[in-house]
Amino acid sequence: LSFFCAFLTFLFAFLLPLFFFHLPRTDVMMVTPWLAPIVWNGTFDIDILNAQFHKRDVHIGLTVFALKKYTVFLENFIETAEKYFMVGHKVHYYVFTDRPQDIPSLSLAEGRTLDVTEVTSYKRWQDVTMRRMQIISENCLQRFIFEVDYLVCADVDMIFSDHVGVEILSDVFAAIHPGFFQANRKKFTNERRPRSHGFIPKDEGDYYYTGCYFGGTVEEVYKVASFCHNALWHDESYLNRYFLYYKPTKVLSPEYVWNNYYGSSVYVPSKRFVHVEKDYVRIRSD
Ligand code: 2GW
Ligand code: MN
Repeated sequence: LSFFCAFLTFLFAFLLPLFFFHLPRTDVMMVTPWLAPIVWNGTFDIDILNAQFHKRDVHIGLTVFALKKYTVFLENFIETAEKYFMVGHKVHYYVFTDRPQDIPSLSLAEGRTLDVTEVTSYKRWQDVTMRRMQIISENCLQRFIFEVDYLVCADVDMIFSDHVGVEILSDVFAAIHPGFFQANRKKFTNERRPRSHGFIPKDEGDYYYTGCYFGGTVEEVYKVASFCHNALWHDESYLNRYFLYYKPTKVLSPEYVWNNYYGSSVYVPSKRFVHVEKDYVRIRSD
């Protein structure tokens, strides 16, 4: 019975107002304490946003790294991005790989291009994941700044499974890690050793942001990436440290980086960008 009552409350308090009266959501935080929007389903009108971004003829870059065995993820990543990512806008995929011969040729919609850049790989996984930051920051100055307005930087072991559009764009944005959006900050897996450059004290930290998805204007992404590439160990810790002091101007809800490992959540009805299940040992072995 209590379950049933909870369900009715949920229906009348949250879902029905949303559908029938277009009222703002009241079940989740929609704005951060520093007044950055938190992007949830049902909080934006995509037609208004699309019109605004089309007027500015915005070009969006999507950077993705597929090194060693991770090249297997690329086809699904791009194919689902064609269906759901920034549809109708100018999109420039930047693929970085050590195995250019393994990159399949994919047909893209009009206004969308894909560049493959060869990079060297590393033995240590921390070097593989963190060198992404170095490569992104170098390319900001050499290329991105001349070719795109915004950059979105993502893991490759992901698929798009629902709309991801210009509502995510802002000067600098980060996404809340799906495993921590209801967690107390004491539970965040931040770097706790004071001598580390990634150090965050137990009583600080706004959200726990994921390392697999962030972005913003080329200028802002350059700042994030150059801060993080000095990391010794874990890129995600540095990203969280950076965003503690240089707050994101938009925060994406976990709809934008879901992981089915965390099950399903009533707060996340649309899972827009989802981690693919992988055999960790096999995919990460040389
Ligand atoms: C190799 C050995 C161990 C771990 C990763 C890799 C590896 C990563 C690789 O052989 N080839 C490769 O292209 N990558 C790239 O790094 C690829 O783009 C991948 O999506 C990304 C992050 O690695 P991944 O997806 O295995 O890490 P997750 O899913 O556990 O992601 C979180 O933790 C990472 C650790 O640094 C990052 O912070 C990542 O951004 C997080 O989402
Ligand atoms: Mn990943």
